[in-house]
Amino acid sequence: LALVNELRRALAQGGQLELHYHTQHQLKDGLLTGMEALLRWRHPSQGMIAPSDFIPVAERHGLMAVLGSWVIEQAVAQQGHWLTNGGPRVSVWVNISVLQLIQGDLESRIAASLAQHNVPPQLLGLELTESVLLDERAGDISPRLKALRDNGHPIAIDDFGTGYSSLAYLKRLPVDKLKLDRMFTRALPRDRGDASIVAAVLAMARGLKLEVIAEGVENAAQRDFLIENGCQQCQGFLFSSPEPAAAIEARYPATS
Ligand code: G
Ligand code: G
Ligand code: MN
Ligand code: NA
Repeated sequence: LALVNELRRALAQGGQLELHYHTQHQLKDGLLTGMEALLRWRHPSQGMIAPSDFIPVAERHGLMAVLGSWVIEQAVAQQGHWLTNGGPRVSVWVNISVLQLIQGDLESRIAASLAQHNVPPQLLGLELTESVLLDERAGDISPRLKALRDNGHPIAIDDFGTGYSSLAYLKRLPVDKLKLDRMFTRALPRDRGDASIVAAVLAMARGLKLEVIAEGVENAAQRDFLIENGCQQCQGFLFSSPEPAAAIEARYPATS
C-alpha cells in the first residue's frame, strides 16, 4: 500500500514522473520514423522504478486512468514544443492500458491535449496490446478504435504474437501496424522456429496491408534477416535506447 500512496503523491505533486523516448527507424537506412514514449518514475529515495513495477499498482488501485492521462498530456505537450521550437517531426506512440478504455474518458482526454497544444492527431500514435483487444471488460472496442483512427491517430498492436488471441481480429479491427514482440526477434536469424514465425507474420501483414515494426533489434544479423524478409522498421538497441526528451533534441535538432 505504501507504493500506491507514493504514486498518488507523485501524480499530485509532479516532478517525479517523466517520459523517455525510444526511437524507431527504417531498417535499411536508419531514418527516424517515430518514437515510443515510455513512462519512468524517479522516486526520491528508491531511484528509478520500472513501469513493470508500478503500472500494475496503478491498475489495481484505480489510478491508471489518471496516470494514462498524464502520459498523453505529457507526450502531446512535448510534441507541441517540438512543433513550435523545432525538433523531430514524427509520431510519438503512447501505450494505452485497457483500464484507460474502461474507466477513463480517453477520447476526450486526447482531444483536450491535442487542442491545448495545437498538435495534429497524426503525431500521437496509440499502442494497444493484443490482450486489450480481447479484454471483455472493454466491450467492443472496434468502434472506438475506428473513431480514433478516423480522427487521424495511427494505431498499433503491441507485443504482437504473445497473446492468446485468434488472428481473426486482424481483419476486423482498424489498426495500422503490428509491433512484433522481442520474444520473436531475439534469437534471429539462427533460431529456425523464430525465423519461420517472423517470416510468416511479415508475409501475412503484407497481405493485410499492415506495417510491421520489429522490436528488440540489437545487431546487424537480426537487421539483415528482417530486411530480407520484407520488414521495414524497427525499434531496438541497435539504433538507440530510451532516453529523455533533451537527448532526443540533441540527436534530432530543429529541421524546419
Ligand atoms: O521501458 P520498459 O521496458 O521498462 O517498459 C516496460 C513495460 O511498461 C512495457 O511493456 C511498456 O509497454 C510498459 N509501459 C511503459 N510506459 C507505459 C505507459 O505510459 N503506459 C502503459 N500502460 N504501459 C507503459
Ligand atoms: O512492451 P513494450 O513494447 O511497450 O516495451 C518496450 C520496452 O522494450 C522498452 O522498455 C524498451 O526498453 C525495451 N526494448 C526495446 N528495444 C529493445 C532491445 O533491442 N533490447 C532489449 N533488451 N529491450 C528492448
Ligand atoms: Mn509498447
Ligand atoms: Na512490445
